[in-house]
Parts: sequence; structure tokens; C-alpha cells
Amino acid sequence: MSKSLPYSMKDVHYDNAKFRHRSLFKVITQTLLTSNMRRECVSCSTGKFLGLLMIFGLACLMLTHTNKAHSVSDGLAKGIATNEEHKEVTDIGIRFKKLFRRAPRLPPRLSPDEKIIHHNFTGKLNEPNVEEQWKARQQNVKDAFTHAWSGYKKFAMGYDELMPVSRLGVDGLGGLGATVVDALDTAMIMGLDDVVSEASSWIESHLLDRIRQKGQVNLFETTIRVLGGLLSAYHLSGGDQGMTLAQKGPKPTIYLDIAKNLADRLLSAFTSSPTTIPFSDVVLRDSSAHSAPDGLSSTSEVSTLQLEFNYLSAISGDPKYSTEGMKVLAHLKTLPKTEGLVPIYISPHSGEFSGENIRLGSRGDSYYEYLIKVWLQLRDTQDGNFTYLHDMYEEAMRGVKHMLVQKSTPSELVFVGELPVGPKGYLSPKMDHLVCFLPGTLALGATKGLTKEKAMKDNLLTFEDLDNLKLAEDLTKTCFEMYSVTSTGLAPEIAYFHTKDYFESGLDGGNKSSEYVNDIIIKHADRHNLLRPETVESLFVLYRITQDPKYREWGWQIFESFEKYTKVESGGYSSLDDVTTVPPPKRDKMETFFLGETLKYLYLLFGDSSVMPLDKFVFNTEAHPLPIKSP
Ligand code: DMJ
Repeated sequence: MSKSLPYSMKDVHYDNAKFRHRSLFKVITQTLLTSNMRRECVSCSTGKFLGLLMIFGLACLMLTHTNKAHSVSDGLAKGIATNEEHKEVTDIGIRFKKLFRRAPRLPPRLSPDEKIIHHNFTGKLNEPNVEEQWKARQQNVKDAFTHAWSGYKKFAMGYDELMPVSRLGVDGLGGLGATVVDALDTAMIMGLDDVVSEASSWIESHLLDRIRQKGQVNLFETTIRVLGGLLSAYHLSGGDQGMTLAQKGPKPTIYLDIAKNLADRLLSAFTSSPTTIPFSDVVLRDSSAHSAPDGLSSTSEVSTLQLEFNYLSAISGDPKYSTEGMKVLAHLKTLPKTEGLVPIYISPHSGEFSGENIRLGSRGDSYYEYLIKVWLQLRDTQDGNFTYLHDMYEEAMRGVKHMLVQKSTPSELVFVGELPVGPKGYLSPKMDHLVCFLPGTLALGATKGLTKEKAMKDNLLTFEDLDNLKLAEDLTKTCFEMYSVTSTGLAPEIAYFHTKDYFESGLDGGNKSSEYVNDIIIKHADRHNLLRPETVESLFVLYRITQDPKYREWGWQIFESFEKYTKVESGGYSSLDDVTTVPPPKRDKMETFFLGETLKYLYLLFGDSSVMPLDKFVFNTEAHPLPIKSP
């Protein structure tokens, strides 16, 4: 394994290099050291040398006599300069230095109506015009959701997903109308009554029949999207004295009854397994279950069911769902791990992990997410001691920092690599977009959903929490740069990072003006974008916790790219085949999570922070909010 980088507060204090200028000393030494300059100096004739000397003299003279008015670029530079640079400039040396200073790189050019917020990342948010701007942007997200829904409704109502280019529906998730259920609570939160009414009446009239008739579904996907969506709709429509966000639609008990019927069938994955680890697939119509063809379940899949099953037990009064779900976590606690890190496969037949592949991307990701979220959900209940979940989470995050976190070359982006052949093998500098859930989870785990300001004031943050929060901020930046490094401003499914041990040329994202164009490598097979939510999810959580407006700005840039390149005129948004090409070829699929997660997180990011507060709601991995205080 290549040496991993121990992550601590010490080695992450670097400034935003985008706004850094080079010192005179660096300019001269770096220039002299470049081979071109050296070659030229060697071949320089005496005449050329005298000529250069004259130009030098003239420049000095001009500098000593120029008036003291600031130039435009001085003015721009001022906003980011050090105090020293604000002193009156009288010294020739300093003027000479100014002549050589590289112009600072400025944020992208903005339309006049955007300027007010773009040029001031540290500005106070309570200026009324700033909040107005964000409201307008939030409305744009709402419009995008309406456009996505209208395409789905026109061409694919009742199918799992829309193929927006072909204008057809497709059942990629077993045929439970997954988009309808995944989208419903987003429509409730956005106050889109018409969509709520269309979606909920489809659910009321068709979903139970589908559940009774359909065949094979994946336990995890059905739980997080369909069960999660129903439970959230139950709460948001007033179930158990929950919120009454939805003015339209059926009584909340309708959602609860359907949820119970579905979960009763899903339980067969647990009850037919010889161990506490559930099978991956369920046949809905006869409530049978079986393992995947290779006999294995994904670690993330078996450990990402508990928020939903616990909440269902709480509102139904029947403990069986929670009991089965929590047995999995209790069992995972007993298994051997590497510094809290776990392989991505587990066998329901033996109950043991299978293979040694460790990663926080696909098949590993939400194991780590649910450790902390389930603890947050249960920590105040009287039902038992769940500290073990917090301990497992903290150990795992220490393992991530010690074993997986590295910095790229040359611009030092912090990323999370993989151990494809286990802890004794090499570290692959590969990071799935899926890993971008991690910064949000780290920030949530640090402050438990409170703002950093409040948590600090109340003395609630340990050194480790602060360290995790810093890593969260660094990783959020990396995830954002995975977008801005491409020609389309949209991230690829997978990125590799240039390190001292790994580089491949000719595989950049296409945005040559990105500072990170040499740090991020995008292989041909990884250039697609599925409209995934993880980065905007982390932007939302980081914004809520740090209150730093840059996270909103980044979210807006990403949203604009989605609008520009993924929108399909006739309705819907499409995943893309290649984010490094303009225009990017469309893949013809609108994933359910674009409505369930991506647009919901963007909407919440631009909106009032009192909506769905993170210390009162826990979002399941598909962005369905569940109240933390269970009845
Ligand atoms: C979603 O279904 C969930 O967020 C899951 O945890 C990971 N994959 C997709 C979104 O990318």
C-alpha cells in the first residue's frame, strides 16, 4: 500500500489557492528556473542584454513618477490582498514587485442580477436583497421540479422511471412506480399541491395492487425509495401529529397501511435468511426472498434499512420491523474490521464479510452514513443502548482519515481513495461521486445537526468533531471541483486523482481554466452523470452547519449546469454519457433520485434554514426526512 496521509488539523490549513498571488521572489526564481528562460539567457548577446537593461531602467523611472491613483486591477486585487498591501506604496522595490504580480484569478463573470451575492462569500446573509435572490433561485429549482414531473407524468406515469428523450417509461426497479413515491415528499416540501394531488392519488389507487402483484425487487432500493417515501409522506401529511405540509392527498393512514403491507413482504428477506444478514432480493407477490446470483449481499445495502424500519415500528406500534433491522447492525458490530472499515460484500449464508475490497463508494457508502444517522434517531429513546453505533462510526472515520484520505498533486485536493485488495494492498486514488455523501455525514456527525456556531457556543465539539468538520469542508470542495473541472460543469460518475504514484495524461475534464485540471483524471468509461445528489446533499448539510454562503453559490453553479445540459424540452431531465464533451450526449434516463434527492436538496439549500432542521429530522439515504423524536 502506498503511504497514507495521516489527516489532522495541522496539514489541512491551506488557503483558497484560487485567490493566491505569487511573491516577487517566487516569480523571479521560478522564471529563472524554467528551461526556456535558461536557454535564452545562455544564448543572449551583449546587445540584447544592454537593450534589456535600458527597458528595465525606463520601467523603474516610470514607476517612481506614476500618480498614486489605484488602477482597476489594484481595486480588484484589494478585496483579497493582505493588510500590508493597503499601505501607501512609496518604495520602488514594491512597485517593481507589483509590476510582476500575476493578476489574481477572479470568480466567473456574473450576470448583473447575480453580482450582489457572488462577489461576497463572507457577506452577511441577513441583507434583505440577498435573501430575495435566494428565494428567486429556489423558485428556479421548484420550476425544474415541475418540469421534471411534467415529463414523467406525460410519458411515464406509473412506471419506475422516465426515458425523457424517447418519451417512454421504463420499470428498472420492479414496477412500483418508484418516481411517484420518491418525488411525493419533495412536492410536499415545495408546496406543489397539484403534484401532491396527482402523485398521492396514483399511490392511493394503484400502489397496493402493484405491491401484491409484482415480482422481484431489491430489498435496499425498495426500502430507501418506496418505503422511505411513504413514511416521509405519512409524517409530512400530518401522521402522528406530524407536519401538515400537504393540503391535498389522502389521509396519512393510507400511506402507513401501504408501508406496512410493503414492509411485511420485505421482511421475508430477513426471515428466510439463515443468519441475521438479509437476502438482497424479495419476490413481492409471494413474500419469498433469495440471495443475489453470487450469493452475496452488499454491506451498504444490509445496513441501510434501519432508519426506515425503526420509524415504521414507532408509528405502527409493531416492533418486528425494528427488531429485524437492528439485529443486522448488532451483528455487524461483532465482525472483525480494519480500523472500523469494512469490506463491501457480506454473505447472508455465513454472516461473514466476503473479500477484502474496502471503499466508501458503491456498496460501501451508506453503511457509514447509517451508523451515525441511526444513532441520532435512537439516542434519546428508552429502548436500549445504541452508543455502539456512535463508537463504530467514530472508529470508522478515524480509519478513513488514516487509511483512505490523501491529497492530490499538484494542487492538494483532499480525496478519499479505495483499498481494492484490502488493507495490506495499494491505495487506489479512485473516488466515486457516491463518496460525496461523506462530507455531509461528517458534518452532521460532528455537530449532531446543530450549527457549528451553536455547538461551539455550547461547548459541544470535541477535537475529533472539529477535525471531522474540517475534513468535511475539504472534501466538499473536492466534490465541487469534480464538477467545475469538466467542460459541462457536471461531475463524472468516477474521478481519479493525480498523486506522486499515479498519473495518466490526456484524461482531464476539459475545463482548462480550472485550477485542478491536472489534479483530476477522468477515464473514458467513467464520464457519465446520472443526475446524482451526493454533492448537493453535502452542500446543503455544510451550508446548514457552517452557514458559509459559498456552499449555496456552489450549489447554484451546479444547478445551472443541470439546467443547461440535462433539461429535455418536452419534459424531464436526462442523465448524460460524457460530461467532458459539449454538448454532452444524453443517456435518456431520469433517475428517481433526481426528484427525490437532487432537487430537494437544492431547494432546501437555497431556502430558509428553519425548514426541516437537521437536529429534528434525519434524512434517509434517499433524502426522505423522518422526524427524530419518534412517538
Ligand atoms: C440513491 O439511491 C441513494 O442516495 C443511495 O444511497 C446511493 N445512490 C443513489 C443516489 O446516487
